[in-house]
Amino acid sequence: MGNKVAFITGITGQDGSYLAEFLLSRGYEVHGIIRRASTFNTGRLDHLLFDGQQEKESGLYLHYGDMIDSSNLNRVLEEIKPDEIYNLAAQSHVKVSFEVPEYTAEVDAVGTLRILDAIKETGLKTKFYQASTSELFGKITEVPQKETTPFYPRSPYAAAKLYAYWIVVNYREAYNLFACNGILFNHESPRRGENFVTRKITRGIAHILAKKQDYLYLGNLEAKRDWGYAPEYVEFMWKMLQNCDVEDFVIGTGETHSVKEFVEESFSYVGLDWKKYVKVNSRYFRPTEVDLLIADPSKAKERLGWSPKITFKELVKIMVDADMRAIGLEPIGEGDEILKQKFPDQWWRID
Ligand code: NAP
Ligand code: F7E
Repeated sequence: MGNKVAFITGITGQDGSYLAEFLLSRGYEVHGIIRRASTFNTGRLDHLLFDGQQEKESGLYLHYGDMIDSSNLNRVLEEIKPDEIYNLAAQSHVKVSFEVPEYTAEVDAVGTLRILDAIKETGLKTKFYQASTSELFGKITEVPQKETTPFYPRSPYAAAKLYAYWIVVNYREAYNLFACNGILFNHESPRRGENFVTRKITRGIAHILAKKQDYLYLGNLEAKRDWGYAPEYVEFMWKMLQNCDVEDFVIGTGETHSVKEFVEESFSYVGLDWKKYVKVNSRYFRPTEVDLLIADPSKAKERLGWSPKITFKELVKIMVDADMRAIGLEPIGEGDEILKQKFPDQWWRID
């Protein structure tokens, strides 16, 4: 039997790039779609594609495509006949979704339907992972949140992901597809997009230290999130597709912290008093906020043996170190040490 073939939408994003590395390390042939852009958008994958000036023979293949164009999705699926599909592509920013609600629905909701329907119509024998989200719980009705907690979306993003969640369940039940939802709580890393709050904070600190920025402007400091480390979460996506049963899982750390706590922890790591640098600006507030998220990941622990290694305080150190290095400063170094100790064989975890 040849190598397994995986297809990743959203391969250029935080999770897509870690997942591509993980699957390549397990011998997969990995395909992904990228959008045509006026500037290169493969920065998170370049180390896999190029060795200095030379193209690498890495087992990674990129195709132009878009979630709003079913013709390319059908063509790529027909051509590569993947064993596993990971649907990670999304307009993933909650605040931005209030500004582009229709586009968010096209990509995040209808885009998911487009792939599922291509699988159904072609009769492709494949397994399908859907990037569902803790944002589905929104205005929470239960603490902590688990697989059976009712959904109450609070943004166009969450509403689009709610459709995607249910269309996965429906195609599974109606057409017997191996299709499942990973309901993942927030997960972060040095590859996190720069306009999500954790990365905005750690990058802001590096810029303040390098005297490139005087202040950090943030929105609601009281919101609480369950923040984990992204590489550990993408491994779980793969585990879900190796599971004998087709079922949905919640993934998170089971701890919650406010944005203010993230700020305090990261500024104190570099010896700065956050109150001198952080200013609140109303432009970063959302019309409807999700106040508190905290996962109950016991099903994932019991059934698939999943438990996260990286704690909240460690995540902060890993991200601050990486952003200091990215701007040319000597990192404090505790974050790098944590990664070396906890993942000694996995070079790719250090960005
Ligand atoms: P991300 O960094 O924002 O990456 C999103 C990916 O989707 C990028 O590759 C982006 O391409 C691609 N994309 C956006 N619009 C597209 C379109 N119209 N057609 C094709 N590709 C498109 O997101 P992430 O943090 O890695 O998250 C991965 C997935 O998990 C997303 O579906 C997100 O909603 C979901 N999720 C994330 C979290 C989290 O905490 N990170 C938690 C739960 C669920 P470009 O690079 O060209 O923009
Ligand atoms: O906001 C508050 C903001 O944008 C977290 C996505 O990956 O995780 C992510 O969605 C909290 C919110 O992530 C700023 O109001 C304060 O309460 O980092 P975020 P998110 O909205 O939780 C879920 C699970 C996903 O599925 C999404 O795809 O932080 N906040 N000040 C701020 N947020 C931002 N972005 N910028 C600020 O200045």
